[in-house]
Amino acid sequence: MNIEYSTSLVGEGQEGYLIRKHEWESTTKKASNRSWDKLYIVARAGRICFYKDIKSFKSNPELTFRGEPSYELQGAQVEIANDYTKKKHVLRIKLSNGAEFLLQAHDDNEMVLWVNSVKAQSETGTVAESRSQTLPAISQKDEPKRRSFFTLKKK
Ligand code: I3P
Repeated sequence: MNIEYSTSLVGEGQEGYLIRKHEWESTTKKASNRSWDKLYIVARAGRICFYKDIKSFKSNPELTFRGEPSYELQGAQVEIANDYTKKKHVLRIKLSNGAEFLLQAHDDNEMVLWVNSVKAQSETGTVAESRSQTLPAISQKDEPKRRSFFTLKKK
């Protein structure tokens, strides 16, 4: 089964194509580029990354869309964007740094998969991380390793 080109659960995360609109860069600054872009999105290990397509991601996970950083999901709010009525199947992610994205899925089912996956990651970080909380000192040790998966600098 070719799962690469559809939305799929990969490990504890979620990846696939969604159509994205960047609404806010921070709580006070509207995003300058506000158009809808079909992007390959990878949400895993407590972070979310946006790519032009799956090829960019597979060839080099640092090749993000417009060189964007990977974004921390811990503390993010995710919800079905019922108040956004121009498009169907849209979810909203508000990151803890104030950035906000609208993401349009193909259907409600896919939308709910993304909401649940992002919500799980926003609440607990990675599964490994939440497990490590029972083992003091390990979470700190794991941190550089986890970051290095997406070797991008944080903004
Ligand atoms: C944006 C584009 C978006 C639109 C956005 C525009 O223009 O038309 O679709 O958002 O409106 O700025 P451009 O492609 O030239 O960047 P909606 O689809 O939500 O209307 P906005 O700036 O009012 O958010």
